[in-house]
Amino acid sequence: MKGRVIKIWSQWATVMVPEGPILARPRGKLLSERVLVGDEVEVKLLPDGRGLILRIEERRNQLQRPPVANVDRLLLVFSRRAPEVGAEWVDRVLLQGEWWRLDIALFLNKSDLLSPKEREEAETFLEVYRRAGYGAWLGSAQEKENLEEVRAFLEAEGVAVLAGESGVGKSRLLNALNPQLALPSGAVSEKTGRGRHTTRHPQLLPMGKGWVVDTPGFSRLVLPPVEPADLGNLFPEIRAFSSRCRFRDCLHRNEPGCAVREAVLSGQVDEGRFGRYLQFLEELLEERKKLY
Ligand SMILES: Nc1nc2c(ncn2[C@@H]2O[C@H](COP(=O)(O)OP(=O)(O)O)[C@@H](O)[C@H]2O)c(=O)[nH]1
Ligand SMILES: [Mg+2]
Ligand SMILES: [Zn+2]
Repeated sequence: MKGRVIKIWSQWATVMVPEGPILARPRGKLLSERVLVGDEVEVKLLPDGRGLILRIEERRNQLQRPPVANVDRLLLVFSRRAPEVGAEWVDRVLLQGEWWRLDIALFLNKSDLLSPKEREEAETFLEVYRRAGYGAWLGSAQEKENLEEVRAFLEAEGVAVLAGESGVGKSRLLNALNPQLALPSGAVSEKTGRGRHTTRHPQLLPMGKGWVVDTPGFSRLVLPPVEPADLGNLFPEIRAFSSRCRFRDCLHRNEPGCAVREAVLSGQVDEGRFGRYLQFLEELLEERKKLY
């Protein structure tokens, strides 16, 4: 029967099959081929109630950090206060998610800590991302405020990974959406790392029709290995204009007939996002200089 690996512990994988979770071991030949959390597998039920993993289905993708296969969605969780997370972090993580072709949304947590003016600033910040085509919501895991959309995003079928610095409220958000998870949240559990789900080994946690991974992904802020001329394709709002540039390999710097720069001037592409695009482009070009 078919199942999905939701947890790995030593030689054993917990595989969710229609009847529920079973402990399963990979067949001898598969031992060298590492089973990953998220893997879709064919298992045979053994007389002792355990399972034997006969086959790993071809992976649609495979993230390195966290090591999870077949990821569908990415939720960026961040806060503007305690801690303050900036646009550069957001854009770098978005690039990674775009590179993996994931469905992406943003959740700005801890709205309860914001003054009315800060709330307005937070909305302005999020509006840039809504206009770029992302779901972007301001809410509070603590006060259970404005969680409807992020809930719908996480409860859909498939696997969602969370990205977010320690302390922004990822675990608290998951608890608010599914209290049965009872994830440890708060500075202490993060520090000792002894909480049930705060280990570095990822596991899939049930969330509606789908699964979520509480191990934060994408925390390394390196750029994806993209060709400089393709960087703009990882910004949806730049991608929307770049086909109208005069040159197909336009980098949107000073090339004549650049439709992207025009869109920035007319306010259709956000200046801040475009600035980060240029910054990342320089970074990519610098990296190449070092290589050759
Ligand atoms: N004020 C406020 N605090 C929150 C909120 N969400 C989480 N926190 C607090 O932020 C701290 C870190 O939360 P946690 O869920 O452990 O963050 P994680 O490291 O991202 O998993 C805890 O003390 C939470 O109680 C929120 O919406 N508002
Ligand atoms: Mg946590
Ligand atoms: Zn251009």
